[in-house]
Amino acid sequence: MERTFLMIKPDGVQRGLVGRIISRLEDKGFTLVACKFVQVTIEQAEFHYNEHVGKDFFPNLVRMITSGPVLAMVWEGDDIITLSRILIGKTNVREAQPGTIRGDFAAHTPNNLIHGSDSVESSTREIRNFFDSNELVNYDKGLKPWI
Ligand code: RTP
Ligand code: MG
Repeated sequence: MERTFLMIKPDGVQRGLVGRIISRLEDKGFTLVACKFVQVTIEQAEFHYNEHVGKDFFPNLVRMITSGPVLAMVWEGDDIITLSRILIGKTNVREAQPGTIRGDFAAHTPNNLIHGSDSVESSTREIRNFFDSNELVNYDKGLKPWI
């Protein structure tokens, strides 16, 4: 079982899409193991997006992610890092397919509503940036392995 850091960005919160985005992740069968509303600090934003430091869009990215509250979440599931990014859709809204979160709800790049970790290494770093280990819960949904 794998864990990933998913974050509804300020545009998703402002547009009132929190419930619908969470529903899609629940519908897929993923398990929510941590969730909180956060005003991201500049230091936290720079750490979160450290692979983009120095790129021309970095200052805008930090400004955007700190512009209002985000919903920081940890989700669990088999192969969830890859599967959740498929559900989220492409970064550029021109390429985001209908049926994905970005394809259905985002109309302006780079306001693409939700972040998803892109590797095990980044999920570990990103989860640590937002949560203490005692904030992550372990629970059994009682599902059989074939469900
Ligand atoms: P995220 O990290 O937020 O899940 O998005 P991603 O993996 O799909 O895309 P990534 O390449 O990691 O870029 C992070 C976020 O930066 C903004 N961006 N702006 N050229 C640009 O103006 C540009 N490129 C990327 C987007 O908000 C993107 O989600
Ligand atoms: Mg990324």
